[in-house]
Amino acid sequence: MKKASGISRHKLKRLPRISRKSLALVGSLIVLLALTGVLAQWTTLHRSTPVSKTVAAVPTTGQSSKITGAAFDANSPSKEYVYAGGRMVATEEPGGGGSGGGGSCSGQANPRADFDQDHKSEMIYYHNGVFGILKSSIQYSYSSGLFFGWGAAGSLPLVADFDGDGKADPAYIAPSGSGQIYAILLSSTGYNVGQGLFLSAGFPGLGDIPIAADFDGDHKADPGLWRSSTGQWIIPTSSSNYTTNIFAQWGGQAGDIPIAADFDCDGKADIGYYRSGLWAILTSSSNYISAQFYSWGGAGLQPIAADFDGDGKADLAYIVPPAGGQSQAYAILKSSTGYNVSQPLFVPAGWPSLGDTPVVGDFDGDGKADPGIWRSSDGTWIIPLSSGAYTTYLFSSWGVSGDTVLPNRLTQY
Ligand SMILES: [Ca+2]
Ligand SMILES: [Ca+2]
Ligand SMILES: [Ca+2]
Ligand SMILES: [Ca+2]
Repeated sequence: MKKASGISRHKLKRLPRISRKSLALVGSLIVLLALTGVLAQWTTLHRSTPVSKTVAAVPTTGQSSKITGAAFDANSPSKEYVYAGGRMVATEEPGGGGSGGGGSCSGQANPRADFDQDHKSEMIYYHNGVFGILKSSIQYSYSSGLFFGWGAAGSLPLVADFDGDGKADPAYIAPSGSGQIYAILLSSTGYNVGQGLFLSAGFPGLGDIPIAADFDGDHKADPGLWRSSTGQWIIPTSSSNYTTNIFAQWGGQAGDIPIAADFDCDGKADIGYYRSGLWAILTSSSNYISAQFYSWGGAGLQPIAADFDGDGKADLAYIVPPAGGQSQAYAILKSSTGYNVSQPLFVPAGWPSLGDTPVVGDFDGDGKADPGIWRSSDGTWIIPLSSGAYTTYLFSSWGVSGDTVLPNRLTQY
C-alpha cells in the first residue's frame, strides 16, 4: 500500500454537463407511440391530469444478446405508460404491483465504497492517481485519511469489490495498446501494488465508460465497459475467471446514459440506459433478452439507480435542478411502492445551485442508499441520511474542483 499525504491540489476544469434537448423526448415518444400502436387504448386514471394506457409489448430501439446473438424478445413484460398532457411521466406494472417491499430480494451485501468493513460508505476523491479516503468507522475524521497511489492523470477511477471479500478495491481504466485495461488494487492482497489485477476489457478504443457491478451473481464485481457511441456492452465475468464475456447492444443514441443495478431481484445487475426520461432495463433473469421500461424524469437530467428504500430492488431517481429559490432535490420513484408515480419521494439535497455531483452510498449503514451531493466549488459533501428521515445530514469537505468523487452514480453498485 502506498500512502501519501499533503497532496497538493490543483484547480481543474469541471467536466461539462451533458445537455439534451427536450425535443428528443418528444421525438422518442412519437416513436414509442408509433411502435406500440396503442393510441386507441387510452384509459383514464384516478389522478386528475395523467392518463394511462396499457401496451401488450414494450417498445424497443435496440437489440441485445448474450454471446448467442438472440434477438430481442417481443414478449417482454407489458407496462402502463402514464402521461401528463402529451408527456409520458411514468410506467407502471399492470395490476399495481405495490407489494415490492418486505425484503424478498437478497439485496446488496455491502455498499461498494466500504473500505473498513462497517457496511457504511466512505467519502472518496480521486485526483491524478491518488485515491483519498475518509473512513466512516472514524466518523469521516480528517485525522486518519486513507490514501492509495493507483492510476495516473487521465485514468478513469472507480471502486468496487472485485475479489468479493467485502472490502472495496480501488481501480481505474486506462487505454493500452490493444484496448482498455482495468487495473485493480485488491484488498485481498493487502492493496499491494505489485499484485495488481490487470484485465483487458476488450474494446480497442477510447472513450468507453467503466461499469463495474455484479452481473453474474458471485458477489464479485465484474469489470464491464459500455461504449456510448455504439451502445455495446462487454462484461468479462469473474465467475469465469474473466474468460467469458456478457455481450449486449443496448442504448447508444447520443446522450444515452448507462445504468447497472438490480431491478428484477435476482441478485445480479441488470443492464440499462436512460434516454431523456425513459429507463430501458435488460434483465439479468432473462439473460439480458427481455426488457423493462420505466419513465421518470426528462431530458437533461442525471439518472440515478440505487436502492433508496432498502428492499433490494433498484429505485429510480433524478436530480431536480434548483428553481424559484428552492434547493435542488432528489426525485425518487421507489420499488417498494411499485414505482407508483403518485407516491414519489422528494429529498432536498443542498443549496440551490447547479452543477453539483450526485454522491449516492449507504453512509449510515441502514441498508438504504442516501441521496447526497458533492459541490465541486468548495468540496462540500451534503448527505441527507435515510436513518434520520432525511432531516439529519452528514456534512464534510473533501476533494476540490476537478476531482472525481466516489461513490458516484457509476460506482455505487
Ligand atoms: Ca465504511
Ligand atoms: Ca475487495
Ligand atoms: Ca438482476
Ligand atoms: Ca428499492
